[in-house]
Amino acid sequence: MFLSAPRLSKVLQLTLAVIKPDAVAHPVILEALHQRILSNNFVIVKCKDLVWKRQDSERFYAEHSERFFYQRLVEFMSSGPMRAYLLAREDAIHHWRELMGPTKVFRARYNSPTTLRAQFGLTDTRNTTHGSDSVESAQREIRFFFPDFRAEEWMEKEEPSFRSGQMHYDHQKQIHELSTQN
Ligand code: DAT
Ligand code: MG
Repeated sequence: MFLSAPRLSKVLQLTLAVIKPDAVAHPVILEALHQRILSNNFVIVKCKDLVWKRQDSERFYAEHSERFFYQRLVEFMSSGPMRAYLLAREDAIHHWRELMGPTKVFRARYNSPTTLRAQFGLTDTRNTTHGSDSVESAQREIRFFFPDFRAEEWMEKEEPSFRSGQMHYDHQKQIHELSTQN
């Protein structure tokens, strides 16, 4: 006889989240954003601080190269340190974009005042966060920031343990790790 129903949960999805230079410039805001990631039940698989060269910026945002804001965007994204997160959660792509809010800060403040961009965004360019918008872009963007990460291997070997909660948050490294069983 089953004493408790088996836990039904959906497979974890991976997404790429970036804290942009406007927010990383302010340690208190960066910490607040980190806490919001944790309190919204994302698993932090990887976390990396980095600075982009202008060419990285141009390559990452190539799809926007014809838009009027492109020069401003690539300049801003290579203007100072940023932080990249590899996050996992059920429907991570959708949930992270929900938490970020609309691209345009004033729209975010008006329509979605509890979102990250509403609360911390400065302008339509300096809008605090980035998030992948589809499974395909998540794959591309994870490769862009974490070229050594093997997503298929992680899904096969680590995802089931993270999903069942066999993990802990390492305060020093600021990521989640699998708990080893002794
Ligand atoms: P998102 O970042 O919400 O996926 P996007 O992919 O359309 O939005 O645009 C990428 C980035 O380009 C966005 O985060 C900030 C900048 N951007 C977009 N639209 C803009 C605008 N109208 N004015 C200034 N910057 C803009
Ligand atoms: Mg986008």
